[in-house]
Amino acid sequence: MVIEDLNEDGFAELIFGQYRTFASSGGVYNTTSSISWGSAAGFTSVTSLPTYSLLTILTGDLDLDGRADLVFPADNSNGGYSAATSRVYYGGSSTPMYSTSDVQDLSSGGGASYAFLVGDTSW
Ligand SMILES: [Ca+2]
Ligand SMILES: [Ca+2]
Repeated sequence: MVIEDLNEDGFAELIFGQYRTFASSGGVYNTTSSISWGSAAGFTSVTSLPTYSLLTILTGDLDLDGRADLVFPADNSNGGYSAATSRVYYGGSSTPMYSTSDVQDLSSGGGASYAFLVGDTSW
């Protein structure tokens, strides 16, 4: 989980992610992460985002447009480690700030894509 004021309104958001969920056939690595939006009344709205087997959650303004972007590095997916997809959600100016209409998938493989995102070239 990460706590950050993504939309810079003075109220912190809670960003939750999960590595996998359980199913009768075993673990499912295509998961859902969520943002609970902070407000004066508390956490009153949630944005759900499709993600994969999260290793961590990173935030930063990757495209330098002044809005926070979210990076969800993955090491697996339902297709296996070699098909793992790390996902970037770019922050937009409308509500919800994050959606699948402005997303970038990095499908270079789980360990490799995670290493790329954290700057480790030894993988
Ligand atoms: Ca906020
Ligand atoms: Ca941005």
